[in-house]
Amino acid sequence: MILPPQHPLAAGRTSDSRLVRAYRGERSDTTPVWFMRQAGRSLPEYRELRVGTRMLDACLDPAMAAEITLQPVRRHGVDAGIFFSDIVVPLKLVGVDVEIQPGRGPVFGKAYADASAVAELTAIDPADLDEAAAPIAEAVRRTVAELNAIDNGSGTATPLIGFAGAPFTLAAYLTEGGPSKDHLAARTLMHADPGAWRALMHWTAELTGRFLRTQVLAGASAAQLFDSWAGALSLADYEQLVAPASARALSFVHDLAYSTDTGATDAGATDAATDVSNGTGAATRSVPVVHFGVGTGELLGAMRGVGADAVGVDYRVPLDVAAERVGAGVPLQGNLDPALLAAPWPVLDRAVRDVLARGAVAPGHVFNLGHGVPPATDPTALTRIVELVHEAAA
Ligand code: 1CP
Repeated sequence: MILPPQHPLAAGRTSDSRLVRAYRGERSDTTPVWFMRQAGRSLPEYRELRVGTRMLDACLDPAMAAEITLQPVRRHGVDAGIFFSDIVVPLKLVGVDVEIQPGRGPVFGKAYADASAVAELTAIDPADLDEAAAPIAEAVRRTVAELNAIDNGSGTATPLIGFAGAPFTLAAYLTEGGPSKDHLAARTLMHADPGAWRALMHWTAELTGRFLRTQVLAGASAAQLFDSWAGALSLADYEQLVAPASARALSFVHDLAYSTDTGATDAGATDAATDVSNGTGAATRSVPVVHFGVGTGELLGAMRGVGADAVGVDYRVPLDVAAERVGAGVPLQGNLDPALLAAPWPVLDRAVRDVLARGAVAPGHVFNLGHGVPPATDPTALTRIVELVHEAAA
């Protein structure tokens, strides 16, 4: 499906932004930078706005979700907004009993750890989401309308990144009924009852894929799939029991394309984001997709393999090593250790430059943290990192 002409990628507002160019394996005047969890508790303006509103209620209030998404873009001058929402929002929208408890995370009314509990979920038609997701589409539209007017020095509008949780990470919460350390219930179910596991993964893939598609159709210029807890898996289990569902989730955005007659054959472009020449000089490009997980050093190649254009790397694997693991020609995102945000500036400065130097081996690099911004972070450190990344040569 071709994106509507007013979509920021189709209209040419974000298709040559530093972010989108990096995701297709091109370099710009400088390295683009954004931070996972840049919206949230590290910002006093976020804490003030959230007083008296529960997390999931904030996610479903279009004006509030848009404002929270924009706060770090205005404050830090980052190269992208990441939509303020949560990976459990699509579950909530189709009627699953879930809340986000402060300081803990998503907690469910029950654990979905066996075949009969899974059958309760799969009785819900994932297509029900499309109508229920109206507040998400509205929040994205409001955010993008504002981002279109924010040029952080790159000469383009600021792109919005949409996101969703990968089926395994959602299943890790659903089978435990809440957060866990080693995701034992999910790792048990996949072997104890492969049929129930497949049904659960198939269902979560469609639900989360539709959530991602909604955000892109409403105006997001890139999509990130978070498989935060996939690092708990062996490569064999990941490939056999998880990767097909992640590929299915991404299939809901892979057909969303835009046409361009400008840069498709640019020197330096790689085939990272599919370019399909139609023989007239114009080409069709798909929306760039990033795939990220924590502790997934052993899985990086397989995570690329499910259909990602770029791979997000946590802080455990240096980017030059990650580049070897994902294979030549793959853009990377990451990977400053969030722990360093509280270190003295000279230490942080050195670490940022090291990440940039190692990232230079990839065709495109988007600077980020190796996981989310810790809530106690002094936000001025983030602003300073953006300045440093932008000043350093690409
Ligand atoms: O009240 C609050 O402020 C709650 C804290 C919070 C926030 C700000 C939660 C609870 N979620 C969010 C927003 C959120 N969640 C974003 C916003 C955009 C941004 O990055 O700025 C994103 C991308 C997410 C995605 C998310 N939620 C992930 C994947 C990313 C990751 O951190 O690995 C995961 C695993 C969740 C579950 C979740 N939601 C909230 C928490 C504390 C957790 C993790 C719980 C756990 O440790 O298992």
